[in-house]
Amino acid sequence: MAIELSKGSKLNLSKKEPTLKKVMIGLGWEMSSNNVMDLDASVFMLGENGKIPADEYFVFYNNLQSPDGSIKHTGDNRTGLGDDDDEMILANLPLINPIIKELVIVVSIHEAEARKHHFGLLKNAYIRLVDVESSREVVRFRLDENNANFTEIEFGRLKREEDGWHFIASGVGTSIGLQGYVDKYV
Ligand SMILES: [Ca+2]
Ligand SMILES: [Ca+2]
Repeated sequence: MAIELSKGSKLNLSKKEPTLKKVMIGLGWEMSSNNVMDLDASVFMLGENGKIPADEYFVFYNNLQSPDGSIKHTGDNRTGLGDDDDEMILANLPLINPIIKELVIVVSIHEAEARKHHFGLLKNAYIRLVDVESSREVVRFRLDENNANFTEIEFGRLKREEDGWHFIASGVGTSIGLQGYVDKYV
């Protein structure tokens, strides 16, 4: 059973998940009306200094793979139509370049400001992290009216520790656009 995070809750799963190797980040959504909304899942791969070492270590809809081949985005979904995960990012953690110390996982709404979109317009929307080897859902975060003021969520971070990669859930909402994250990490 996955742990569900509510707004603002923090959960350190590192003691429970010390051996993550392959993980899938799944993003699924439906609109509560006939409009379409374009959600995007992205990963920032940060070095020791908290910045990406090169532009290609920002994996998103326009850069589907990291230079080390460890992170693969399966492609942009612009509507969310259909069940299950609409957008996916696969991470093979042992392949990650040793200079990378942390992954920041973000979900954002494309052109949210221009389209007046926010998470409150969604239904059955979530971002989740699955341990691929056990097929177990480690954590799921719901994107709903509780996040209505926000247009992005920092879902969580994978941190490199001496004994492997640990997932730390964040669930922090922002309204700075995906560009705001780029400005922070580039
Ligand atoms: Ca998308
Ligand atoms: Ca969907």
